[in-house]
Parts: sequence; structure tokens; C-alpha cells
Amino acid sequence: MQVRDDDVLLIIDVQNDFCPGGALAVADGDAVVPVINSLADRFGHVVLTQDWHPPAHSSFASSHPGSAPFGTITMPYGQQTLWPDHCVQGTQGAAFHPQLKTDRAELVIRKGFRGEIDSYSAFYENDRRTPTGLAGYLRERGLKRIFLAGLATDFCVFYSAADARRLGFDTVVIEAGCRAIDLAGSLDAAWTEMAAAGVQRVDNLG
Ligand code: VGL
Ligand code: ZN
Repeated sequence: MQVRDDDVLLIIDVQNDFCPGGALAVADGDAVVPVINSLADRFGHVVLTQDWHPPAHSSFASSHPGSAPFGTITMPYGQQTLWPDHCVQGTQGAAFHPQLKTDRAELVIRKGFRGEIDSYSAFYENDRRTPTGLAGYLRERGLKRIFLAGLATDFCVFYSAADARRLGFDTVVIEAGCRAIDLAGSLDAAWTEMAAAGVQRVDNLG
């Protein structure tokens, strides 16, 4: 696949807490780092997202007495999966993986920074309507096609890709640059929904 001037590589949450040894480790999560580093060299535009929660964030099971990580609760905006404490603002766990090459990133979008609401997508918080500003940024810069890679395939990559399509961007997920959490079939469900939304799935750029 040929990279164009109006393409952007959107790198989702390649942070220590999602890598082996981290608080919400994704199996083999650090394997995406070399793949993404070589992808980033090929794009004219690179944007990073960074999961960035205040302490005692409402998505943490520890904030809900009697709840366990990976359970579900009902929030005012809908169902919310509960997670171990992760990506707390300013901690090593929230930092990008030390081998991730971040120099070419033109923008870092932080998300999940409001205590009372989570944000999986790079575009909207989990109420699916509060914007992060990324869509306006990309449109204003004339960037039309979004390639996604990062962590985790079935949560933040999935929600970001689905929203990108909903917003009218051409959207491609690069599977070799992603790894999944896979909670109760979430990975299969994510690929099915992404296909239905018109998200293109490629193994790598080739
Ligand atoms: C993510 C769960 C909680 C992700 C972030 O980056 O996929 N998953 N916070
Ligand atoms: Zn999070």
C-alpha cells in the first residue's frame, strides 16, 4: 500500500502499562514497538495517543468497592469495563515504551483525563459524543486517510477506528502493529464490527 501526503499514522497507547510487566499488560504488547517504529519512518504525519488517567479514575476497579478488574458497571454514559489501575498521569506506567520512537509525532492526544468518564477512542470519550478535538485537527490539516496501530486492538484501536469511519475518514488497521486484550470474545467482535463499519484490515504495509 502506497503512503500518500494526506495519510496519517495514528499510534494508539504504546505505553509501559500495556506492555509485559505493566499494570494492564497486553500479551506480547511490546512486539508492536519495532513494527510501529519502521511504519512511522514511512509516514509524512504521525500522531500518538496516550492513555492518561488521574488517580482513582472511575474506570479503575479500585474506585468501586466490591468490584473486581475486568468486571462491568453501569455509568451514566453506559456500560464500562473496570480495569486495574493503569496509566496514571505522570507515572512510569503512563510513559511511552522506552524504545518507541516518538520524535516524528506532530501531536500527542491524551485521553481518559477526566475522572468521571473513560475514553477508549482517540476521537470521543466513552459517551461517544464528547470530542477530543482530533477530528478537527486532522481535517484542518487536510489529512484524510488514517492508518492505525498500537494497543489494544479490541479496545482503544477498535474504538478509534470505528469513530474514524463514523467521521468519514478512510481507515486502515495494520494488524502486525497491534496486540489485543481479548476479554470474552472482544477481539473477534471488534474485527467483525470494524469490517461492518468499512475499516480496512491489512497485515502490514508491505
Ligand atoms: C485501553 C483499557 C483501558 C487501551 C485503555 O488502550 O486499549 N484499554 N484503557
Ligand atoms: Zn485506560
